[in-house]
Amino acid sequence: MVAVRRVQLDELELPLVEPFETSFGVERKRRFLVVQVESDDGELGLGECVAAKDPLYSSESVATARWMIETYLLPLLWREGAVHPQIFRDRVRLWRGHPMAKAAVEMALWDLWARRHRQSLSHVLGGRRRRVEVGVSVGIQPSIPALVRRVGAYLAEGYGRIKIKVRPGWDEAPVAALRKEFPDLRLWVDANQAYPASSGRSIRRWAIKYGVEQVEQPFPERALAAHAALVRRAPFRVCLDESITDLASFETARSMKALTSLNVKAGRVGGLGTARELGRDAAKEGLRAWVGGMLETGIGRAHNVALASLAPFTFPADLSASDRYYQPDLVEPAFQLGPRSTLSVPQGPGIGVDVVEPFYRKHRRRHHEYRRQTP
Ligand code: OSB
Ligand code: MG
Repeated sequence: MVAVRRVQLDELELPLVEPFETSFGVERKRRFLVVQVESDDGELGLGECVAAKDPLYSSESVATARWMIETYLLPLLWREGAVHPQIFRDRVRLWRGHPMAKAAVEMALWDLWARRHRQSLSHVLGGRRRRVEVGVSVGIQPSIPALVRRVGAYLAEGYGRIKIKVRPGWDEAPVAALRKEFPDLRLWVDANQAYPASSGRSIRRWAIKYGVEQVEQPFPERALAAHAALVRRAPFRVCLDESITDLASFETARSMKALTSLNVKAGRVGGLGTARELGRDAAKEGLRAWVGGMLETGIGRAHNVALASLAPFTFPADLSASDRYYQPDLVEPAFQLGPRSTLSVPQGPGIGVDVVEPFYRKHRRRHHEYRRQTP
């Protein structure tokens, strides 16, 4: 293991190919941090931070992630010298919260580790699959006809599973319209906590009536009892996303039977190490595990695809082709949808994709370099 001698922290802003609306609001462009770590022997590792400009999905933001990285995580790297991503994960547990900031650095260290061993990230994490099954997450649309058109276009591109964002007032009608237009559609919904705990009955009614396979995070993050009540009476899967932020919150939710499916995002849980363990634990308990997304560029997407190549992740991931998010993507080669709604798992060293420098620089808004002080 070699030490990190230099870290680059860049802030980028990239327009999405189309606005993405959820129960939190509309995103037209994404502002995010990229962490690049460089070892003493000149190898690079890349990590993308999924914290957004505003603390809507969780309490973290670009500003808090930058602060956490600069104030605690970089000094830790300088202190530790050579640090394996698993050791890094153990060390940063001391500080509460800030999983997205921790994950961005941890994921860069995983990429660096894999590149230095000339192996793919998928391989070093223990992944076996060469292709991962994926679906597409569709934001709230301006109208029902617009939604039907959008979903129809994704189906025509080859996506085999559609997840739509829902919220009170945008649920039964869109779901009914999709079922009418596409009788065989594999349909999931994600509410991002938008419903009060009292709305279980109505969710159950339309979800059953229109054949929704999975309902993701209908209730607030802390409302585990409400999720458990839904699980008891639901023939569909009840998936948790925001509620699960580490191994302990998963263990609590599992023991309460508050979920039957788990959306695993490395950023939300502090990194790939914990994400991998959550996948294993969920599968062991007979739950479905699958890899979620946070509108990442190809950098974060490559990490997510590597994670999804692990055996426990048996439900289709929220990882779509590059052109569903950004055109062009920040990396080469871009991710393309393959046969039977899959993305192929890069087999090159590390995350297996490289930044397109001119495009990266064009969208860079801030740039900082930090170096280890050699005594
Ligand atoms: O809840 O899964 C979510 C995007 C941003 C924040 C939260 C979520 C999402 C998505 C997009 O659903 C999934 C993707 O990256 O394709
Ligand atoms: Mg979600």
